[in-house]
Amino acid sequence: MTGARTFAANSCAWTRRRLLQLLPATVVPALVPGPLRSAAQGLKIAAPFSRFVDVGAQAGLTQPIIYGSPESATFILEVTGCGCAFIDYDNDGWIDIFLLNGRRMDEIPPGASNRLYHNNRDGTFSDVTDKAGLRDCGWAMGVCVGDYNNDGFDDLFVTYYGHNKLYRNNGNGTFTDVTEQAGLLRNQIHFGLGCTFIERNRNGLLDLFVANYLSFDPEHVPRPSLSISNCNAQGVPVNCGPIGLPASHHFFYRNNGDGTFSNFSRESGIESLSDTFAMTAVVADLDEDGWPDIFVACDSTFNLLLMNNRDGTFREEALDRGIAMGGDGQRMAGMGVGIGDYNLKGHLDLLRTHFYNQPPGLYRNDGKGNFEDRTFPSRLSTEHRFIDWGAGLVDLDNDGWPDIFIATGTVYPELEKVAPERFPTKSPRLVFRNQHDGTFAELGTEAGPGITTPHNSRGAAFGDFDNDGDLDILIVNRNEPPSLLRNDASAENRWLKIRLEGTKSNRGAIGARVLAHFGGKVQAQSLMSQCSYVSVNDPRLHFGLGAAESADIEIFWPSGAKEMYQGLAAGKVHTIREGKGIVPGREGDAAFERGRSQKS
Ligand SMILES: [Ca+2]
Ligand SMILES: [Ca+2]
Ligand SMILES: [Ca+2]
Ligand SMILES: [Ca+2]
Repeated sequence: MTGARTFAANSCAWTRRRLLQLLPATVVPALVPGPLRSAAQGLKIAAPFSRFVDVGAQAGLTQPIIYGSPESATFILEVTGCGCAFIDYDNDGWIDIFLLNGRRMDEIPPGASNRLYHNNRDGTFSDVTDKAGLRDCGWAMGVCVGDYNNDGFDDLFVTYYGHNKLYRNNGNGTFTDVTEQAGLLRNQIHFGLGCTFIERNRNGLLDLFVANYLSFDPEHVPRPSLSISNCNAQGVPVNCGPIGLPASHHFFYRNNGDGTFSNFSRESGIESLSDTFAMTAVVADLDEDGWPDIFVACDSTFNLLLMNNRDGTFREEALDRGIAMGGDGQRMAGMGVGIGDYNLKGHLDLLRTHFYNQPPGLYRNDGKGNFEDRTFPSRLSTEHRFIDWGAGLVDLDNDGWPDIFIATGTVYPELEKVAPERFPTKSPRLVFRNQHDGTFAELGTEAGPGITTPHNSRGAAFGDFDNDGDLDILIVNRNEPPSLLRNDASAENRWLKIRLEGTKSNRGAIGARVLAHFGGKVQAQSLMSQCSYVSVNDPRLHFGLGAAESADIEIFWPSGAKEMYQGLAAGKVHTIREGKGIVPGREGDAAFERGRSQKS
């Protein structure tokens, strides 16, 4: 562990509030034409982009996601949640939806609960929360998915302010809360936020990393106040923190292979990490040594990059590897994380979302896990109007080049009353089109009403809910029903999906790195347990291929095995079992074949 991690929280030169104070004076008049930018700036590509339409209500996702008070927030607890997941819990090849939910400080409104929605295969979903045994209401924060017992069914781990929960998927449409019997119940209350399963030591078993945000006790946390420095903004009392509140430490649990976990925080080196307000945790082999690493986005503190030592322990190297802070040396408010290969060099680059007056950060990986801040050269730096949360570095239009999507939303609903133009409670989604030359162009109305319609959003997940060959987007909206943005992509571009089944590796192949070689190009992706903002993507890796009719697929399994599959056809899901080759997929995979014959 590096010894240079400690710092006095209050000495931070760029606190959230300081940035907020600077925003109206230095940024808004010069660079920001208004909160609702309507059309693309400097677009170099003429081909039409995908259009996104919010079909959440017609799909049946009508229950609001309760989270704190809608009009104001007394505590930071009310504004940090929450995440969502695309999960195929019944293995039918149609991706289902799991949405977290919170409560209010003083009450649990009727109907507030985490919810599981089953995909009806016709564009609609049915609420199966009670049937599945997943009804629960509390301060649910983040979710990660992994098949911890290798039975072929993906399981759910949910972080809470309170007690985290492990839900075992029973394989028959129901889940069982096995937190206590798995040895994961802790005595004390913690503010869990990020989490990820990770196969740490090539034994086929998923261990579990849990990031805690901060230490929070509502009895002792200061209230919004004009006289406390971190409890007001724009001359308005607002919720306090994270700066000024005590940080927490994080947990690492070793999977014992018998359905139980052991606390391995000290032995793994995780326990010694302090002074971080940790949010989203992602697993990816960032230095390409064949061993999965963990990146943790942290709010107003240095981020964490936990490199796998191959002996069961990790070393923290964010500072050395150029990803601890912003390019000019300031600590950023790290919220969400996207992992993708924006420049098609075959390496896993990193996108991070931030606070007001901090643009999203784009970090280029040299393939050895060293990062260079490309935020300015990529032209992302012009966008810093909103607080950014869920994010993806994913190919939205299937042209083979990963684009950027970001969900936004304020943590200070009180500010709309004093400055509605600058600090709206609801703000639009952000889409940046990859221009194939290392730059991005921000789109507005041309990306569809699902992008421009404002909400106060948090987690977002990317997946293909209607099995039509493009990435749709599920988004948590605070105190509103969620959004489900249907992607209507041009049928001109080709694509394929890869579903991985580990045998020696963990069954869901969490941590695998996959390269698609197509049309003279190469694109890298990582199969993650959590990403975006404390959310979970469709585990089928989706590669846009542009005009290419096939791709060669190179797989780096978490076990260390490497496999190559040549000439895999576009327009389908390919299910690959480690050491066995291409195997029959799931029932819903046939929908793509039908869709293809209808379109041709
Ligand atoms: Ca399982
Ligand atoms: Ca590694
Ligand atoms: Ca693209
Ligand atoms: Ca779709």
